[in-house]
Amino acid sequence: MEKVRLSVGEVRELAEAVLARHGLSPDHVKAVAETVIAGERDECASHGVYRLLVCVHTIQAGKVALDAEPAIIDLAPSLVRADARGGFAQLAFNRAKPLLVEKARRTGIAALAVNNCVHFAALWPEVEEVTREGLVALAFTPSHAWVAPAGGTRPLLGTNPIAFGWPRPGSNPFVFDFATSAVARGEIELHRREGRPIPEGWGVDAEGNATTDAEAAMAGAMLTFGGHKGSALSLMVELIAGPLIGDMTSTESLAADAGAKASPLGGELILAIDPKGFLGALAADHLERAERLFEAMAAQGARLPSQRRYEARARSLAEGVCVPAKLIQDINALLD
Ligand code: NDP
Ligand code: PYC
Repeated sequence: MEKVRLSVGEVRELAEAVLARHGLSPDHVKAVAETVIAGERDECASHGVYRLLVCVHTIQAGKVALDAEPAIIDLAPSLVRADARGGFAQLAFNRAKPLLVEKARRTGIAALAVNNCVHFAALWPEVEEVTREGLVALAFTPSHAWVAPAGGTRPLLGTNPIAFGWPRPGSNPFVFDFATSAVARGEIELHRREGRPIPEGWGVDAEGNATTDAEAAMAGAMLTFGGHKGSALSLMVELIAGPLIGDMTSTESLAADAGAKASPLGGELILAIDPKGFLGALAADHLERAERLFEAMAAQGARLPSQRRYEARARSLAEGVCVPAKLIQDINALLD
């Protein structure tokens, strides 16, 4: 496949130009572009510049408020709500993060509900930001009902990612972030675009038969990772980032989409925990003990989630990113 090399600065220029050209307000342009740039820079192709196509489709379908000003509501000593008012989730998170961090430091634990947002993105940028404040972080969001529960064959659950971050003294935080489906839907979409078969176990066709055809799996149902375990975690995400915060399930999001094939609508739950809450002055000692665990993993040759990401980040910042030429062509066409 032919690839084009772009510097991270060129990716920023392209992302901002495309989003502004399609009417997104300047604050949203910055917030959305940063997420897309971070995905491409860290070589997470399913949530990199490919998402510009998804964002523009969502804008053209009339499914996102282009200049929504998020409302930040101080609900309780440990609770913040960010009403995104129909806008993309990133600006609502950015505006609410300082209060989330302040509350976590004051009370030991705090939760942020982002409501009424359009969600097209990976969760790790938000988790990483909170973790860089010295806090432990978790994030969850439902999506559209594309995934069959274990034992079923029809879409009911979303791809429902779970992200976790742990602060590490003197180094990048430990972060993982993955869909509770076998893979993000964006990854299947990239296989479809490039005409590549998908591995077995990612999806079934509309008749419930195993398939390696990306288009057939998208028309049928995706599968959870780890059978009943991924299915239960996915259901948990539906509950705690849906009804618990007064927002949509993946089934409701898909119904609200009404066939537009735009990004999911609904909420996101982000938790922040201050290690000093339980540990006070001993927090540093106990964080140091956690380092022994990371070292023991590395000693076995097992790689830590986020290790690849930080290596990719350093490489991209030094050498630029490599993007399929056809994808860049399709993104450039959005500037016409
Ligand atoms: P993967 O299956 O690639 O899993 C990604 C995570 O697993 C990363 O933390 C990665 O670390 C880690 N990882 C991967 N391989 C290994 C390995 N061999 N050893 C150790 N760790 C490993 O990603 P998904 O397709 O499940 O999800 C991709 C993205 O899609 C996520 O960022 C998610 O937030 C996003 N998404 C968003 C949705 C939404 O509704 N907004 C819905 C579904 C997904 P590393 O980064 O270092 O490789
Ligand atoms: O890749 O499954 C996905 C996804 C859904 C919303 C954003 N990404």
